[in-house]
Amino acid sequence: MNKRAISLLIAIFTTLTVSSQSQRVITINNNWDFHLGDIDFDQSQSPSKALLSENIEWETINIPHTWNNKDAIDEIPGYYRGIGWYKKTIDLKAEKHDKNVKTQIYFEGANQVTDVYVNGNWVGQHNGGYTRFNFDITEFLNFGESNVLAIKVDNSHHEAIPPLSADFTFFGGIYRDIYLIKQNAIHFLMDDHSSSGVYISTPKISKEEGHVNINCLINNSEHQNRNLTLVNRILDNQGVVISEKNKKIKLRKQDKHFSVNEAFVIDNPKLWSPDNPYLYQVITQIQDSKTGVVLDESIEPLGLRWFHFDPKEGFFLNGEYLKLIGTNRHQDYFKKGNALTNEMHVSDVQLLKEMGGNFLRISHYPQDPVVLETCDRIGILTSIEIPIINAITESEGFIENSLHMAEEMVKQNFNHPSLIIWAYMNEVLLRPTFDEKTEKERYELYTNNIVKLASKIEDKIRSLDPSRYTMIVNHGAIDRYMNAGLTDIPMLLGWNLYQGWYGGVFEHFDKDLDKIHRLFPSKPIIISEYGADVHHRLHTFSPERFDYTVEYGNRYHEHYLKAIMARPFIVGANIWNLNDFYSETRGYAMPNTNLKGITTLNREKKDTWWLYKTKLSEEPIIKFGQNEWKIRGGIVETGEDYCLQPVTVYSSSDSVQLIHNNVVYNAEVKDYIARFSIPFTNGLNKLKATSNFQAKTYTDVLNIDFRLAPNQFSEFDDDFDELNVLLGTRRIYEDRVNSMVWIPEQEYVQGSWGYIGGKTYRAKTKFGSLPSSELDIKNTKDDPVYQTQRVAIEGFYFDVPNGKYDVVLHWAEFESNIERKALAYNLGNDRIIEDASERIFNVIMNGNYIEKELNIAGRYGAEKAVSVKYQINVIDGDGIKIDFEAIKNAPVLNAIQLRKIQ
Ligand code: GCB
Repeated sequence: MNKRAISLLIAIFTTLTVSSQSQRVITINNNWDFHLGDIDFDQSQSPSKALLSENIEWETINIPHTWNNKDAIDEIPGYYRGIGWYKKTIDLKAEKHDKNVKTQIYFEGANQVTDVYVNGNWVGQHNGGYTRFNFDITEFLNFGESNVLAIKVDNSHHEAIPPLSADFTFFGGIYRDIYLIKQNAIHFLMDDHSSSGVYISTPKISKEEGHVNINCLINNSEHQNRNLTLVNRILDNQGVVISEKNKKIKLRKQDKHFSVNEAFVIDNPKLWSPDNPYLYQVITQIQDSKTGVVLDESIEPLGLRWFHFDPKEGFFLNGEYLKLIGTNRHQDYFKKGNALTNEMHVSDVQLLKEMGGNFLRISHYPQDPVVLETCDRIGILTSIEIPIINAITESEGFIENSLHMAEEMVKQNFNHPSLIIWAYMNEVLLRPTFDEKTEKERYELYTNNIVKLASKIEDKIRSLDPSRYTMIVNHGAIDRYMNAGLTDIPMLLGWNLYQGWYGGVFEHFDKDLDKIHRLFPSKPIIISEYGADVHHRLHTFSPERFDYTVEYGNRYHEHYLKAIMARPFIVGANIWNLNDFYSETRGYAMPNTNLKGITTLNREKKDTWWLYKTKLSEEPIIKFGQNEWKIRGGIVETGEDYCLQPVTVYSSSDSVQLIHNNVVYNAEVKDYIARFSIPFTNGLNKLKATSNFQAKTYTDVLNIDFRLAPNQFSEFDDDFDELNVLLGTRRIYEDRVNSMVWIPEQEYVQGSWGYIGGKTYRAKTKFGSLPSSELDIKNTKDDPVYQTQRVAIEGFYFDVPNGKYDVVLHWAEFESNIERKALAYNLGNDRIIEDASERIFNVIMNGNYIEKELNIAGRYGAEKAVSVKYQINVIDGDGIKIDFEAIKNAPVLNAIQLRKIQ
């Protein structure tokens, strides 16, 4: 929408000689009254009285706004899905009615059903949470008075509106900008699915010639015929008009859909590409033929490029091969839900560009207009899609809404040169409503209905825009999509593949890539998603599937990136995801959040972002891996005063020199990574990495605060003051908020510390066992401290010297009969819940009972973080001995802390 506002400015400069009655576009984002819940009023009467009632509580808010930014990320399952009302007074006291002026209310997006009322009168309704819409409210306004705008938004589940379900939170509200637009009664049609009314296509582009067609739809709401001039100008990127055409047109009165075409040929055009995103502009004006007055004006971007996908050779832009590499993106942010400023959308796209990416899958729904505007401007190729996800409803309503959304998507985004793919189904056979085996016939009918819907959408999109490709995105159950016939329909096939995450091992990815190519030799293949969940504060030196560590995520992406790059028939790939994002039903290492982002919810860069940057970007890179890991910890090596730990450095050079506390180390770079083993000492460790690249030296520095943990207490020279230990795991957890590090357990040996007996808790799933619990542990923000456990533990001993100590024992009971739905997108990795029976045990410290008949679930509740601190004076040189005594079932311990007080 910005461009319309800008258009006004440009209009002032480009039409200095004529007065302008062109559009006025202003946001009305500020100072709305908001009420969560419905407002009771008799549907046959106007709601204005009800809205003005003093009994309703209103809160003043600004748009972008969502009502779910708190409840969708709290510890209580579920979030409000229902109605919210917005109300605002528009002052038109100083305005007189002008029959030649129309007023539109225009939304960039509201989730998901929106009803607009003006002065108590219902104006219209829009279905769908991700596309733009507008209503002409002129006839409802009272000029010379105050007017009340009231907007009802409802984000309830709706059987006929996609998405029905998905792995992201359906934040409700008016979460994108809202505008009032004043326009002349003669204007470019907004009512063609809220498009600009100006459609630009580039049917033939070569290095020598760029053919440009401009189709304008004009609405004459006047009651008289008009002689007009349509002025089309093409400007270069300096704002210089390089071509202009004027066309006389005769508009009959009340002709609300007048279509007019203009064609241009630009010689030796400057081509648009990610490396050189050269943008022309098309300024189109409707002028009064006699007076030259500009009645309406539109400014659209114009990028001249041609492209094609080849199923064997890959993607070609302007005749040159280009591997499409980038990410997907969700439109939310830490604690803000989906109510983002334009700047936040823009900086996300910049993050992708800075990484060296050239391809964005705008998943799983159309996003703020500024996203595509930025992609045009900075050079990112894109795919965009409507949110038919996981399943469909076999109803006329669902078909109608899907087709309508597809048309809105195409028409609203038609002119973006960065856009090359229209997509429309994501993993639609992930959650078939009917079982493939036990309800065979019904399943077949269902899949036939999906195929029919897909064909309708495909036809619609191809007829609206034959210049771009279409895509359906499937999950790894390849045969299911093929057997259903869904793979025959689109021009491109997208595959979301997670081998080595949801199941299997990394090598299965390579096998599946080759299988897909064998099965669909004539379809270009995009790996539309791949990723692994990473909690940016979890680390390990023995990575494992579903441990959520940075290191497992790194291995996953290192493997995938190589496999993708090695295969030209993979025309493009999109990491899942640019950013961590909210998904309310997810538990795991950070509740309510999908952690597959290569940046966090507040866009802290994870290691994987750097891996891709090193590989993709043209600039020389040297960067420490795990560079966000500031507080490390580990156990001192026997007989030494340090702890050896790996350090990685990303580098575009052949070798890296690393200086640690004045000692120099050298390592070769393999696959963009140099690996070192560094002896960390207690306290500050200064690291400096250097690489030479094309006769220049590049460096990166990293300061690490290392907390050296004792092994044999008698040999530990450094001051010992605390030890924080996670049980049943090899993970390390950095708690930045409390400036501490949790290290993994070790088995007790005399003179040292550690557990005695028991085994590591493993969550059983359909695909084997997983290293931590998937439960959202309540009453803590540090879920990783509580999600692992040693079961049937017999003791935990610290052979500390005499002194006064605090011992904190941490528990969370995983076994309970609390029911929860399996997450479809977890692909069978949900824990198999066994019948929970009571667990009771005693805890004895140095011979004294500190807990008698402890029943964690009974006393505190299951799935809750429990921490109990016990003080102890060690006086007889015997250290601290904590013993566990089973009464019923096996004793457990999740974490333990020891702090020296004196
Ligand atoms: C998928 C879905 C996406 C999920 C992702 C995941 O295949 O398309 O919506 O978020 O997997 O993380 O499981």
